[in-house]
Amino acid sequence: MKFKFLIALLLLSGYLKAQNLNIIPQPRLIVNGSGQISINNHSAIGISDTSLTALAIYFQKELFKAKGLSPAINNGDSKSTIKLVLTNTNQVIGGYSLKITPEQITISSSNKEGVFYGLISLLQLIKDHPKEADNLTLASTDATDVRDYQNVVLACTEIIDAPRYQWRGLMLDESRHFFGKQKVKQILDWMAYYKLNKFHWHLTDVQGWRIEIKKYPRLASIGGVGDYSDTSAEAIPMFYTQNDIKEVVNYAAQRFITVIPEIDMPGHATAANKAYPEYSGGSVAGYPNFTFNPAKEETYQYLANVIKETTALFPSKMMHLGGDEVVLGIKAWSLDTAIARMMQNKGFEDVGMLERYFFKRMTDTVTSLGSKILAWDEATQTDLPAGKTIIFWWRQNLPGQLSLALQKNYQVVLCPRLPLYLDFLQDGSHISGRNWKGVFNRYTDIYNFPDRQLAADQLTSNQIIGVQANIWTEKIASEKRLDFMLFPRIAGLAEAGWTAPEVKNEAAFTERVQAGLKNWDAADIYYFNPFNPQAHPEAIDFAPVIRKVPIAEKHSRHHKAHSKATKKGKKASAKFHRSTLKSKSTKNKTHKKRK
Ligand code: TNX
Repeated sequence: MKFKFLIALLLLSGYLKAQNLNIIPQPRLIVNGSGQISINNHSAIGISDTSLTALAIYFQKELFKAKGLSPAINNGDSKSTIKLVLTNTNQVIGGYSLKITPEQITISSSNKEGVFYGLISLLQLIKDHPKEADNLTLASTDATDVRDYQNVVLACTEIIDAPRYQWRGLMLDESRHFFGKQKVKQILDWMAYYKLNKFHWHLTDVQGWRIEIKKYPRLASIGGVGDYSDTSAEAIPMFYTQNDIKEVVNYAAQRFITVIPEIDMPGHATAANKAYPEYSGGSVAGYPNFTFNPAKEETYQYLANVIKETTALFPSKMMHLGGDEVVLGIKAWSLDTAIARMMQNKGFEDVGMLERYFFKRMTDTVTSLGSKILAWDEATQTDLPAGKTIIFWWRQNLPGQLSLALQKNYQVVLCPRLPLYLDFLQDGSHISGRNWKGVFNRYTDIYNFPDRQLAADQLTSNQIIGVQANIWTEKIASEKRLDFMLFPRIAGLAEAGWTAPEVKNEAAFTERVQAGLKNWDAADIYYFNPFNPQAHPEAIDFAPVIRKVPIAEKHSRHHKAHSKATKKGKKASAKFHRSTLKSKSTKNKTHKKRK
């Protein structure tokens, strides 16, 4: 409210001019100044507090990478060109101010997150600075050393900024395809660049178990074998050792990103069950060993041990237990006599009650370790402790799930398939990826989320703690395609999570995205270019599955679809053939059923 009033006042007084600072996400308030300041190798970074040293070093490295400048860090020097100040005010986490005057650049916040994001905004301004204007010519200075005429000139301005949501998340599925530490670190770098702060790591699913558990080594060594493209038993296991996990968690923490592990249960458990079949809940057609066995006491002990080891690796004190789509394999439970006996003993009328019993027990383990329970929106049906539960609303076709979660006083992260699933198509000209009745997830759809999609009372609910995009990787096997599906949508996500609705303006946003393409080019990112789609043709790892064929034509479908797909998906043909040959029926069936 206060903020709206301030904007109105500034508009009235003619003080607020149209701004074109290329910062993503768009800050709350930008006020033009006059004059300019120059950053060069004689500049220094002064910090008000030694706890800011790591942030100054981070900035120093990034500035060196971007412009070859390396200002010194001066503890306590208030006259430095760039001054970082930790204040005693009571600012929202991540909020900051960045003031550029002819004398000094000052970034201040009451919290380190805020100082970090102020530095990120400054870095974005510096990177936006045109190369031609960077260097003074030797003639225009009396410099004799090349380092003396490297220079970045910034226009004076004042930015007052704060995030809309505290949860600005990205989920990566590394079960279906494994990308490894280097790629994950690169994603974390870009997340930091766009002020995203939660990395949800989907580490277990049908196609692979990707985290080392010392008590149960076969989870990784056997469960980690293969992926969506390659189900052969000869493949080498792909997983993160506990040391790898710690390294990634630290790397993220330096960027103010919290990492949350997901161990999916009781469904999506196939890879775990491959390693320890004694805990499998049985099979049904299309979903072999999809669930854990709820009738064995040992299953609960086993999973509690897995949760304990996992929890110890992640300081976030948040454990995502999945809980999604159990329905796909739950029929196996009704076919098992031991499970039937247990249900009778406990007076459970249907397998759904048993599912909730299972989930409640495992979430009790999570809370007993002092962690919060995170789960997909199916878990809303289970009675979980309000205040310790965060629900991830993913099924936009079931708005009742969101209402119920709010009614039960759970916190909610919004990640509806439309528009936040990044395995979905992002442009009408693309052929590989999911879509929902012809609706695409464009970067601008993500940008406009959630204001057009949610009811007014939901938008203002403080139980909604933020937004998250999910990259499911059934059809993403290569880094190139991963980039293509993530960029430019990551920019839309940044603004959905950060930018105040009052300052949103789609046309201005797309201009800022366009201005930022040069940064992705410089980093060799294979992004989708909405301004020139031909610049980077669609990156396809799998030829598309052709759907929606009338029953009568089904017979001839396979042949046609195959030849069409092969023609269109030349680049991906090797992988396509491999996966088609190996898993003909199950994969395609899985995909169709989910629709
Ligand atoms: C649904 S979202 C799933 C995932 C799939 C995704 C594909 C969710 C909780 N479950 O297992 O990968 O759809 O879009």
